[in-house]
Amino acid sequence: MATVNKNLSHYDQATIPNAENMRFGIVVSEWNSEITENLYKGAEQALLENGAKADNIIRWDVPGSFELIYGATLMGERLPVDAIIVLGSIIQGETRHFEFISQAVAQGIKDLNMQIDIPTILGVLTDDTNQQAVDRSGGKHGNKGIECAIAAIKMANLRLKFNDEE
Ligand code: DLZ
Repeated sequence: MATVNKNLSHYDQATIPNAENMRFGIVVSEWNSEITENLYKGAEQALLENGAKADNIIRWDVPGSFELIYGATLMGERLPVDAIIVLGSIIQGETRHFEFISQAVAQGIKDLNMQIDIPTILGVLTDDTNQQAVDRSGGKHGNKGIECAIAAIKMANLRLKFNDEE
């Protein structure tokens, strides 16, 4: 597995742009909420630690990971945010729903990145077991929410830099 040796919480703060003037939207799936709440805590904490203001972090909740696509699209169209993070946890069940939802969300967020001028970061865990999801949402492999927050800051910085130059 690609991330097995990588701790998702580790980053070099010296290399991260200051997020003081950036606005972030976070869309959170309620499905497997014990996992997604920890992803949210990780993301929020990392944004704050890198200078973001609490008032500039806007959270919307949606029922499941599939609805992250519409939630992020609506947010991107309606709110003046510099980056969006979607957070979800899809865990393998006994049906093929896992594959359908995982692929749909990845495809939907990829499409969104091509449609609107706001970078959208994919923070959806896709795991075979609940323990794997725990391990990657603040457990032994770190927190995917932190990794996504750092990606969001970097992408917001890229967007703002480009817009400033225009
Ligand atoms: C239906 C469903 C299933 C079986 N599993 C998950 C899951 O593991 N993680 C998740 O975020 N959502 C799941 N869902 C719900 C779908 O994402 C969606 O909310 C429903 O299909 C309604 O559109």
